[in-house]
Amino acid sequence: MKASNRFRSVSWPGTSPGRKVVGAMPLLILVLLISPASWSSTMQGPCATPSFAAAENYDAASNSIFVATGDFNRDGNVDLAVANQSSNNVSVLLGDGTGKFGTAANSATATRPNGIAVGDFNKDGNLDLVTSNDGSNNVSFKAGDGAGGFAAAVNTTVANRPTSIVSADFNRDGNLDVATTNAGTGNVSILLGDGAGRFAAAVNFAVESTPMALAAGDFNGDGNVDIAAVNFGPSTVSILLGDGTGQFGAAKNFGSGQGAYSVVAGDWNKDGVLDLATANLGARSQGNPGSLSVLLGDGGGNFSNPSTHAAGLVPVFVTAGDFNGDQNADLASANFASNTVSVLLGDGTGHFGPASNFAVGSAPHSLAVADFNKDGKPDLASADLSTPGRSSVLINTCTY
Ligand SMILES: [Ca+2]
Ligand SMILES: [Ca+2]
Ligand SMILES: [Ca+2]
Ligand SMILES: [Ca+2]
Repeated sequence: MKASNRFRSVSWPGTSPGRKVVGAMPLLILVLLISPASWSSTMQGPCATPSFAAAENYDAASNSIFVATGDFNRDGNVDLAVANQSSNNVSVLLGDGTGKFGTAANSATATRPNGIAVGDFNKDGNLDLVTSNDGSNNVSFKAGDGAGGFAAAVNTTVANRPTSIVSADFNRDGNLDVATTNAGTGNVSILLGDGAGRFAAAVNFAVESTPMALAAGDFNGDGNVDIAAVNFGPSTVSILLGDGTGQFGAAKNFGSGQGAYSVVAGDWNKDGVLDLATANLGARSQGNPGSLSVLLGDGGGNFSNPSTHAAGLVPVFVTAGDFNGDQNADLASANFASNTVSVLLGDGTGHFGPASNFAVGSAPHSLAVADFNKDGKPDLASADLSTPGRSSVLINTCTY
């Protein structure tokens, strides 16, 4: 980075004294000779610190707890779907492709939706939604009409108090399935999809107590989708290895940070093996404001001891994206008690830098990453649990 700064001083003839330019030229030549690839990426960035425009807030309905993205009306612009815990519905906000969103259109779910999986579950080319609902112990399938509208919910029962949902093809039949974590029963429900928007009865697999969120990915490289569930009570991550038929082996558990609450999978150290990060609520009464934990995968379904990173107060959700354009995955957390989003830049070796914090609405509880204004840079949207619920949109302003 020092070399690139000096190069930039050379490239601004109006602001650099002539002597400085001459003195820097040999260094520039050295940089070119040693590392032409890094010089060419320096010309485009990456930016040294993450940068976002001030958040714009959009009203959803009551107690917005989760946000997901997709092009629900098929106009090429990314839209938002927000789950509203107290109004028992989802708000759909259509994007205009410049980073702005329209007025929320609300559509009913079952009771207390808290998570959304987006996918084309009935294979008609239109994105659909499936919500997890902890007040009715079920999931709601809502077929998309391709114009931003969604059909009435069709519900399928899961175990007790589902807290989150993901979609993946667990049995490799080409149809999207869903999985929920169930805090009341300490397990994960797998619901196999039939490709027409229906789901088979839930099959449950034990994890540890109070699982709050899950991520799907192939953690052991056998081509079958596995699950990582994060357990709040014991502050652990449970790994369920899939066999490709919708069945899973016994959970293997790995320690994470205190009050682990959210999990995301990605390859932080670029070794081709999926790693994990968790957001941990901490315990403020014990002086722990919460943290993010990074667990590196070994490719066999096992994970390292966690490394701990500070974020804002009470990080309740973690996601990932390359927010500064250096091709290394970065982390972003929603910080429930400081009303901020933290972005921590990854260095591509599994290490992450200090948090840069960006203000959003009140009590952010979830984040989604997508390119809302079509400039090729990932933006962020939060779901804010305030009343009324809102979504806060952070547009990436890094120059790269
Ligand atoms: Ca759209
Ligand atoms: Ca569909
Ligand atoms: Ca696997
Ligand atoms: Ca990055």
